[in-house]
Amino acid sequence: MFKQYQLPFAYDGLAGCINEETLQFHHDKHHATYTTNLNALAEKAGVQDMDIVELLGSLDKIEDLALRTGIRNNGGGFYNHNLYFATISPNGGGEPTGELAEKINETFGSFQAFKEQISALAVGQFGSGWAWLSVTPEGELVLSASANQDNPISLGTGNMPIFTIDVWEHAYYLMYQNLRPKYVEDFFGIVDWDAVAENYKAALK
Ligand code: MN3
Repeated sequence: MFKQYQLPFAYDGLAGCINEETLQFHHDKHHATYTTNLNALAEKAGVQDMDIVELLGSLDKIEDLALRTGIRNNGGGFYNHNLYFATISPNGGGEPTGELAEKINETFGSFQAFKEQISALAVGQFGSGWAWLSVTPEGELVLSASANQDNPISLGTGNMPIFTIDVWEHAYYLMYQNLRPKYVEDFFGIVDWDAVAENYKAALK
């Protein structure tokens, strides 16, 4: 049974970037539906007890193509939103500290340069998709973008995502309409860098 991440803050807690209505639809409708669909499909495929990272990393083992596609899309939607909602907070914003900050500086030159590069990927993703900060098996940071509900795991990169920006229109349209760049800019005001730093540590193990 795959369990949807539950928000530890009120629906109006992110109002500077994600208003109450957007958050309710996004978490309680879109994310909840991906979770329900994943559980039904996983049961059918007999993979309901697998870890989601393991499952998304071995989609080619699901022989039935309709089930494989369904689990890729809904399992991605489940996993991606669990990460997204767990790395934003009413107390977010600012910049990372500690080892994550050092690694970002070493990799991209500065936090500002990192922010510009991942923002460009988020804004430039054609249609629905995601921008990612991931850790490679060698412990290096890497940026990418993906379409639909694909992610670095389901795409078989071997990298572990630690931070993501959802650029599906359902993530921002009620507040920003066509202004995706403004949403991405404001999004940095709600990022929980302590949560991202925890993901970074976990990915290095
Ligand atoms: Mn979404």
